[in-house]
Amino acid sequence: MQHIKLLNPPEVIFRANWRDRYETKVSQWLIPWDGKEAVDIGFIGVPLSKTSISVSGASLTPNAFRELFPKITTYNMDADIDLQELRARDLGDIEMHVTDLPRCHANIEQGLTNLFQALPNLFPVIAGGDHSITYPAVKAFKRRFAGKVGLIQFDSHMDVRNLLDGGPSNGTPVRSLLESGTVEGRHIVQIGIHSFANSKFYREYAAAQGITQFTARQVAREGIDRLAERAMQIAGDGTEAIYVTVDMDVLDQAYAPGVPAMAAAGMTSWQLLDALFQLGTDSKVRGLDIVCVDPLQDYRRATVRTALYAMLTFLTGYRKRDA
Ligand SMILES: [Mn+2]
Repeated sequence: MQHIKLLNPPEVIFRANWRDRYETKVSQWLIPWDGKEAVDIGFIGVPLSKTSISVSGASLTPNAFRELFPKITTYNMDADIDLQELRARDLGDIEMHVTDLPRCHANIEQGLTNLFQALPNLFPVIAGGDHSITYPAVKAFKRRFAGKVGLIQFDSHMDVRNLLDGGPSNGTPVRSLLESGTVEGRHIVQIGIHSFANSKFYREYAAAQGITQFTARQVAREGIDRLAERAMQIAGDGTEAIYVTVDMDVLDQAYAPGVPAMAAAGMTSWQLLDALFQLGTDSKVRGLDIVCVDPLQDYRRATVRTALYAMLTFLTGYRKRDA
């Protein structure tokens, strides 16, 4: 039995006390890893949200996902794919420090690095946490590949804030990835970026860095299928792998009431799910995170549930790449 340093077992496990013999719930498939069995897809919690600019309980999201596991089935009807066919396990949570936030970020990078060394072919599905976790996560991700990596980000915000006005937060992960040379601007695509949620200064900064941006309005007018296709081309051009990061505040406030930084007239749930299905089918996509959901501000787990659907829809696309 392997123990991965800085990775703790799942904090909670939710099981159903009743089962229909002809139906499988996520809780019967995405079970805790025993440290021995072969696993292709790993669910990893990163419970950090003290680094969020606005008040956020996103550290509770990994467990909020787990709480929904017994409520959701593994069958995607539109694709006629049952996710049970995938070898996926709940690997647990990255260990956090209570007060030392840079150390939390260091733990994420080191914990994921340890995990990728132990399981070299693992596909990570990371549940944040706030968006600050994406910087250390992508740093660990990049070490797995000899060449460059691309980034596709769903977000209302660019997350390229300067680091002088507040340090590494959920407003800075893309800035840090650029400045550290982890990802080049020309390999970054941001989808769902929104008016009245960003400034002209940062729009020009992002353009100067070579970042491609599709606004939420562009998604509504031009359609997500074509833009997702272009995103894969841009992020995949000259790179060995693509990391996908989903900030749930990319959705319209009507669809995502439980995000700290709400946006009006954002993307619809279907636009996000269709894009993630498509990205899931691309064998160049090798990692995923979903961030910035606050279960404390959520209504009846609506946003957590949509985030879980986003993850499962991505994995449906992933299943297709093997088929
Ligand atoms: Mn973000």
